[in-house]
Amino acid sequence: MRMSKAFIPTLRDNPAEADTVSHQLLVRAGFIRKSAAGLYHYLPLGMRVLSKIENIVREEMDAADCQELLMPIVQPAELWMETGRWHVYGDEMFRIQDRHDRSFCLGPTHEEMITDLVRNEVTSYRQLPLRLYQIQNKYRDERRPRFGLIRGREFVMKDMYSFDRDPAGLDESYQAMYQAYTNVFRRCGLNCRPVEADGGAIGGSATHEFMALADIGEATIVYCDSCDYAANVEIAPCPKDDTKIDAAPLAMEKVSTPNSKTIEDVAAFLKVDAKQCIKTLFFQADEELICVLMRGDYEVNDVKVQKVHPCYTLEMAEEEAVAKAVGCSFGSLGPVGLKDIKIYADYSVENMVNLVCGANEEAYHFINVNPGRDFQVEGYYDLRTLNEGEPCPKCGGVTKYARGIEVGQVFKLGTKYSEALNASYLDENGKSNIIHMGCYGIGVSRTLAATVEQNNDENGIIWPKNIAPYHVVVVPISAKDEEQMAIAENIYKQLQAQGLEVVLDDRNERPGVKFKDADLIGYPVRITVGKKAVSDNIVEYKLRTAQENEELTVEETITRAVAYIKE
Ligand code: 9G3
Repeated sequence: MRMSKAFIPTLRDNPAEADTVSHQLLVRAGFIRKSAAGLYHYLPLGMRVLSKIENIVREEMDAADCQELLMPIVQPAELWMETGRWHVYGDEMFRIQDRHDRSFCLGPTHEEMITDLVRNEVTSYRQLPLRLYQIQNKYRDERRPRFGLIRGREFVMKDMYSFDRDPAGLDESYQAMYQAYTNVFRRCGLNCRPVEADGGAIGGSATHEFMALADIGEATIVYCDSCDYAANVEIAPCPKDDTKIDAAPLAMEKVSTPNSKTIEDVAAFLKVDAKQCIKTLFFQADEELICVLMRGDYEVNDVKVQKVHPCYTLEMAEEEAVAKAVGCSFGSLGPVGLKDIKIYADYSVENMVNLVCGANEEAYHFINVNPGRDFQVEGYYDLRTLNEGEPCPKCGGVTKYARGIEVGQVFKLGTKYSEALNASYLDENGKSNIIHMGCYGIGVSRTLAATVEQNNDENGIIWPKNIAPYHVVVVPISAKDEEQMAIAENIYKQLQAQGLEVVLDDRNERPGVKFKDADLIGYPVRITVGKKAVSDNIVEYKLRTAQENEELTVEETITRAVAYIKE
């Protein structure tokens, strides 16, 4: 590729809308351009990287006995109604009507579609196990698209679906994918680790998320520095604090607490520790208002609440909804005297004695409140978020937090979709059995961005060799100098002859501009051809990952570049 002909619109400055380093660099280096919120063009360099990641995914899927197919992006609403999910996803689903006014959606995922295909085609145990995948655009109308390709409204996903006779078969598929994902991310040069995760609304039991470690990651990972435990903090179990407080329960008393809204205010005003106060939270669980109690110094974990009170949508309740139901605003809420509202309490509340909580009256609190005596709950559960430093749920070691970008996830679906859509097979005895399914996603475009998030410096992107848009850039110092150009052309041609992907920067630009672009775009190898090449057959060889460059003969440079890229 000659730079004089290439469509690689690099920019000097950071684009205003870029909100993370990978987004800035992919735009500045001419890999992507935004069309609208969460919608991007992949320019030629971006397309080359995307294709390389896709091909690594294909190789690993095919090696794990998967077969590639391509399903429609436009999905009939009827299938989503059959599984009961048409009304589950609200604004996040892109819905459209065809000319006959029939309803469709732009595929956010393909469980319904693939299960419909399989229920019509698979009838015998001889056809199982079956692992089918596609690599295709997905559509999800994110409320807040951000971080460029990391959270877009249209993105490239590899989604694989496994169909097995029984749970044992599903385990095999799951393990095969777990290993395949480890291979994919290693080959892409991504520092990624699997963590135990929450099966979420799609049900099923086990699931793991593959997290690319990065500070801008939206997921919080809890991991242990003494064992291999790692989990999304949403599901990390918290230790029960069984220390019995040996204080005698005192008579409950209502006290005036002016200007005390937060736990900190109340604790300070009443001169007690936050641990002695109850945090009373209200959630809107679908149409129902529910109450969750937490010790004042802990944080509630929505995912754990949703497990205890299954519902489609769970959000913090609006203040006016609570005021209407309870009779006072945030800051004086408490469990005592609540009517017709389910109350779930975290374990930390269970053996609290003489605690403080809101009196459900503006600017009043109760002191000496005792669970069981002064209020009842549905039950005590693990509803809080594990704090960094608390004991590891697996070995008791010290836990640490990390941030991650979810680039892959593997789910055991079990029979959730095969039952809903009646996908079954006849076994050796002619008996009909429900198929056991798994689903497995890789965010291909998200992996591209996550790789940049992890591989960059002040000069630009540092592409891992396997997914770099080109392997080598040859930079002649002066495009006007015919002898330099001849040597540069020769190197360009010899490297291509040996199977490398090479860019020749033949532009009539100052060397500084060429070097800045080479570093910004992030080619793994840069070969510079200057006066010394003409006089002494010496050129400069520099790896994007190295600080210094080396002076080598043309022949040595070619040998080194080929060896480096092919190793
Ligand atoms: C929807 C919308 C958004 C969604 C879903 C459905 C996430 C939805 C979960 C999955 C599970 C797996 C196969 C590949 C790997 C992930 N967001 N999920 O089902 F209608 Cl709008 O997609 N699917």
